Amino acid sequence: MKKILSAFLSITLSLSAAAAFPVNAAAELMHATFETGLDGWTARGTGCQVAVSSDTAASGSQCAAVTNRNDSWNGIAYTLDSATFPAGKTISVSAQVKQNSTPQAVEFKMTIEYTGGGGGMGMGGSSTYDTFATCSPMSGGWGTLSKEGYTIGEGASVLYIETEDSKCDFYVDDVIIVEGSGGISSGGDNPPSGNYQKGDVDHSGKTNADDAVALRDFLICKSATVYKDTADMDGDGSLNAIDLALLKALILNPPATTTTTTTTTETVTTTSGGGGGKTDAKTYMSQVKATLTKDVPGNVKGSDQGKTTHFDYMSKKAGHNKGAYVWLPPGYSDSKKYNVLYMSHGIFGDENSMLDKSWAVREMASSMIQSGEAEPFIIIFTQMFTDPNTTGSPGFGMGITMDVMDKYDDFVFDLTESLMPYVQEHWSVMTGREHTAVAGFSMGGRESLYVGMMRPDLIGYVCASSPAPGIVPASDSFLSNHLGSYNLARTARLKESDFKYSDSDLPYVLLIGGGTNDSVVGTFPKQYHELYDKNGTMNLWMEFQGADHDARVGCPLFYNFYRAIFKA
Ligand code: FER
Repeated sequence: MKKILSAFLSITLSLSAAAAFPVNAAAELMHATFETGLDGWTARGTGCQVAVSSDTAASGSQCAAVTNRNDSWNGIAYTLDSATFPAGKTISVSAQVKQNSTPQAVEFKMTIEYTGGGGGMGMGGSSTYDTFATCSPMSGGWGTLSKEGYTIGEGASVLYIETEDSKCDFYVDDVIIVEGSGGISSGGDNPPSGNYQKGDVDHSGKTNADDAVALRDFLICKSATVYKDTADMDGDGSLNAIDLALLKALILNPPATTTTTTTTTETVTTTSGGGGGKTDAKTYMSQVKATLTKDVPGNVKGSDQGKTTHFDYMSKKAGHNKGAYVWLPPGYSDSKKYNVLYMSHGIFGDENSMLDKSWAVREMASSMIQSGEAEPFIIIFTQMFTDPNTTGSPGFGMGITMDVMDKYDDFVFDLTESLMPYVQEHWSVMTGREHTAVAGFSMGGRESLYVGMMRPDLIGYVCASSPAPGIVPASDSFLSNHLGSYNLARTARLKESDFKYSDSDLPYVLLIGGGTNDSVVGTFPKQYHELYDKNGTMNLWMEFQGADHDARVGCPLFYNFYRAIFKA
């Protein structure tokens, strides 16, 4: 349980960028959000620069960017005035830090400089430095520097955020100092009369996404109506990130009727959504929407403890063997039954492409399944190209021709006629749309959208990262440069008006992501999202500022997908 909670904690901290402890707004001594300026923070070190940045944000839309660091002690500094921060006062401090300029995890430190030795500040006296918080987020993820109950000593002059060894550029957001050792937050100790359920944070009579938003806002010190009696999910007397995590888990999995079914291999317990029936796809998808986050906690991208094995299966459609990988989660056992995720590659890639660590497909699955944040699943890394004349990936030599597109779209037959049956025969898996997900990058995203719409009876969760064009008529420089008289009407599989789901076929999650700087598929991902919207098909869209055609979209997108799949 502790493990699960700590996983939740780090997730919600980066999600909401809340302080690492409950915050009582009245006792706040400093709160830098960098939304309107540097909030009193300055650069430390000759040449080092600090500026407000909208590259990323732990909350809101801006943070502080620290660049041009010539030494590891160069960083960002805040002067502690002795009236607000006198010796003997106890404070709690929290800050969000992140770097993506080096691929390694970097150790961050929070340090107070004490100026003393008789010289006093600016008079040549010697300084001592007390480092009281460290953290080492993985590249690209936010980490939390925090200390509850630090007693200020004599001569405290400056608070610094710096790194242990690295001189990398980094980002800082949501620096909060409060008085005391982590006070109790109070969002309304005197609730109005009436019986409200745990989780009904705003006493609206319902527990839903609004409650998660209210609690999140409260935790990041935005104004929100929050009642402690229903928001204190773990009943420990304080409101913090753990309560938010528990609330989100409750919203995603409402308590309900529990049915036990005996199968030949084991007893399987299935819990269905509140109200006695299954949560319908629209309700579920709107709950998932409230949990979407752009920040992947560094710790979920750690090491992969699962097992990856290559296999060949007979593809009826291709008429010969095709290759794929199976990834089994840590602790995989034939006595349990697993959900299945089919993960597909970009154009001219193959079953190896999505194994690349940059996507963290296996790494995130491994740690999230182990922490309990994701339902257990196996992953099949597909090779989509289904061609009687070629056994492997088509390679660039073949170009983007109609013929090549046909062979990609034939994956729908290969998947359902050959690959799914092979997987069901060889591993202990559950079948049906509740237990089957498809995801992929670019061409793999396009095929995931396409097979999802073709086989809603088999697939209940769909995720497309930077999906390539061509399901509906489309034209881009690739197509016109390489194809000349490319016949869009023939190659496009669907008319625009058919690019939709009926309500009864809607997947539980239909998630599309794209980067604003995608140099390969441009705005096609967004166009798919808008076309679903236009045709009345609920879908979730995540746009990543500045991201190109790569894992900067896929990694956070898959993280969100993993949190939501197989739970409706
Ligand atoms: C296209 C541009 C890109 C296209 C496909 C792609 C079908 C695929 C890119 C990838 O998979 O990375 O016009 O047409």
